Amino acid sequence: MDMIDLRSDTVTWPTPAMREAMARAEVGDDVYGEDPTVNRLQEMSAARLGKEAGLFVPSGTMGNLAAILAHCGRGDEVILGHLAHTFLFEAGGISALGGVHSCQLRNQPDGTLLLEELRAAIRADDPHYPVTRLIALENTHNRCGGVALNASYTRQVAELAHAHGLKLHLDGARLFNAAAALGVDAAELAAPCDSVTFCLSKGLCAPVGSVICGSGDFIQRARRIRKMLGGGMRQAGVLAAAGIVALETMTERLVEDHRRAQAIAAGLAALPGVRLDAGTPHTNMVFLSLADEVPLGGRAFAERLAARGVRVGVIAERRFRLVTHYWIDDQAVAQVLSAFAETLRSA
Ligand code: TLP
Repeated sequence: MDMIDLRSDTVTWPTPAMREAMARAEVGDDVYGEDPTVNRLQEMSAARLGKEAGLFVPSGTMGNLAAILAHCGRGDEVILGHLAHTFLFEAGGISALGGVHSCQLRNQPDGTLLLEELRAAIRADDPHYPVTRLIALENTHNRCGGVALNASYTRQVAELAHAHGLKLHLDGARLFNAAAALGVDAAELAAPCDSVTFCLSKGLCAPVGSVICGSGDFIQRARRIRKMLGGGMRQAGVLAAAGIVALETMTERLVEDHRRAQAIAAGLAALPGVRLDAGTPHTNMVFLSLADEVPLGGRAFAERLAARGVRVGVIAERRFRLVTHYWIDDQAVAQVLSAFAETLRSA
């Protein structure tokens, strides 16, 4: 890449192997279900997560939206965290396009929702109330520092949901990062959930796309909704081909991104002027703030870093998110640390 870009793992370019697979991809009309490469990606994804079926969608946002609309009708309620990506960063699609009502519970710093608060939020059968249909979790949890939710917690939430006739959806945009951090199979984290969306175009480096996985019936409903949302993509095999390379070759290496995030955090911890969040990084995201004594605003600081070849995500006035990914190697880590040191020194 031409810059050291830590704004997100969404900035990743496809690898040479992906570009080659894209050029050679066999294609067909996927709205007719006839694209062999899309079909293969969907089957591989479902098998990888231990689900019956998969559906290729253009983005994580559409994956969560189609999944939630496949679970909930208009006026139904989904319970999710106040820091959930679906609540904060998906343009309010579930309510604007699906008429789905949301009940936000406070995310704990470890990304979880308290079981007793979940239990209390499930509505009684009363005509005054919306009908609670769904609980949605996020793993890894982006705004809670990229922290991974373990299988035992996910299982407890699923048991509670199922005991009340509800479904459990997982926004697993970075599910393979969670699996890598916990040292477990992604299928184990997905097992308790009725549906899971995971992204190919973040740490796995594919240029476009996410996959929703769940039961055959559920995926059939989600397929109709994907069409309604304009996500039926025709010869999408050229995109799915990169997704196949992503699934086959990019999940095992995510531990390297986590190790480099640790190295960045360790280096930054030694610099006066940097306040790392407690516990950061959990996976591939480092969260930090500028200390009060640094006489620069967050934007100005980020501009000076950019002038030194390093882009960071400015997520609040003096707060940053640094995300490691395939295109950040050990040399880039060293450059990031010197860019921070120089910017602080000259501030
Ligand atoms: N997250 C992006 C931004 O939108 C914040 C990022 O840079 O991290 N779920 C989670 C947990 C996500 O982090 C994201 C993207 C999505 C869903 C949406 O995926 P896309 O961008 O493919 O629609």
